[in-house]
Amino acid sequence: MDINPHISTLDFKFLITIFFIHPQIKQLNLLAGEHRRSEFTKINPRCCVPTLVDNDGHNDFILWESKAIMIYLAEKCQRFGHSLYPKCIKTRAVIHQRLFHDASELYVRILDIANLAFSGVNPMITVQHKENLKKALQILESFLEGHDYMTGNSITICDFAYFASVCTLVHFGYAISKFPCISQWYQRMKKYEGIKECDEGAQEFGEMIKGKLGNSFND
Ligand SMILES: N[C@@H](CCC(=O)N[C@@H](CS)C(=O)NCC(=O)O)C(=O)O
Repeated sequence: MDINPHISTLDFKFLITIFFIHPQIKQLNLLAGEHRRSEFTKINPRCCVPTLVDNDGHNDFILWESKAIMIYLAEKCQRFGHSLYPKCIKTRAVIHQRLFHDASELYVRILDIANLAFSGVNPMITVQHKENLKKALQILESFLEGHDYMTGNSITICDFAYFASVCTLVHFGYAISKFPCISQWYQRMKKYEGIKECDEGAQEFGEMIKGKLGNSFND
């Protein structure tokens, strides 16, 4: 199994640890454009990481889109039985809903900040950026009201996906203390395997982003 992770595709780092996978990892230097080389575009025309290449001894099974990879690995590597991705179709529907919310809203808002940071000299976080993030985080806060985890009182793959996003934001300098349920959940998540690796990746990326921005979330 080959995995090409990137610093901000941190949910992957969890999966490697949680599922006891020992993949051959090929790091790509995105800043140097390594993901646009022909050997990579042949396996992933979208040229993005993470990309999974799972060889069953005969054929390569190639999968990209981090949430799709999470689901595939949760099905394939059932270290905890089905607890992280329960079989119940309603529970799965809720998990999918939250994974899609992360992918289409929260992650996009975070990407806006990352793209902003690379967009020029001292680019500024605007009121609109803050408002967009607040709206996405308010949804997470509502998921956690009266619950320990994002889909209820048991941890699922959703929590790992959301942790990667929230952890990235925290290292961008965003104060999640404004959201009491998210803050408590964030601390609760810290006891799980893989958090250290995720946190280190997010910290490294966060330092790079903060160094490029002309202001902070607190200004
Ligand atoms: N929706 C995709 C997004 C993947 C993505 O954008 N990855 C970034 C790094 S975190 C990347 O590969 N960027 C290079 C590019 O888009 O050219 C996923 O969740 O896997």
